[in-house]
Amino acid sequence: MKILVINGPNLNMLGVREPEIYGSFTLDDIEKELKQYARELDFSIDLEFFQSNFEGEIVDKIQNALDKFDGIIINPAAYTHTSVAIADAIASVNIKTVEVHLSNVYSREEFRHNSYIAPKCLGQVAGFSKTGYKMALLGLYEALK
Ligand code: CA2
Repeated sequence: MKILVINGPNLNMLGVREPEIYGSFTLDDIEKELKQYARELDFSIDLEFFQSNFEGEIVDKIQNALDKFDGIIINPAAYTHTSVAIADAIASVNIKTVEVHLSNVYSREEFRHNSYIAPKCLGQVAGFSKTGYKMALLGLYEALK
């Protein structure tokens, strides 16, 4: 089972800036923890990680996932609230996708309450910090196996 994990703009700054909002762990810590969790769930889970600050690169990555990946976990970061292009890309490939947010976007500013991505997804996890990625993987795994 091949799962693509996409992280959007500025998430490469995790652990470097604003630890009071997003925590002091890095994107690398999330990747290591998720790989370990995947092994505990099922040895046949194969994870690939991708981070980009560019909307078009994320669209390209989703399009190229067609026929290569069984599922996608995505934290679209700020593009959650702006990107019709990423939402359309997810809908076009028809790969089961779960949206993740580190923070509880619904307890933050109003503009973070809308997601263009969530309606194209199997589900959404928000507010559980880096554990949210494991929750997303479990949900996706149960839906795909
Ligand atoms: O809570 C989340 O995971 C978000 O996707 C994070 C985005 C934000 O725009 C979304 O509304 C919710 C922001 C990611 C920025 O990450 C940084 C990490 C460290 C320092 C600065 C930014």
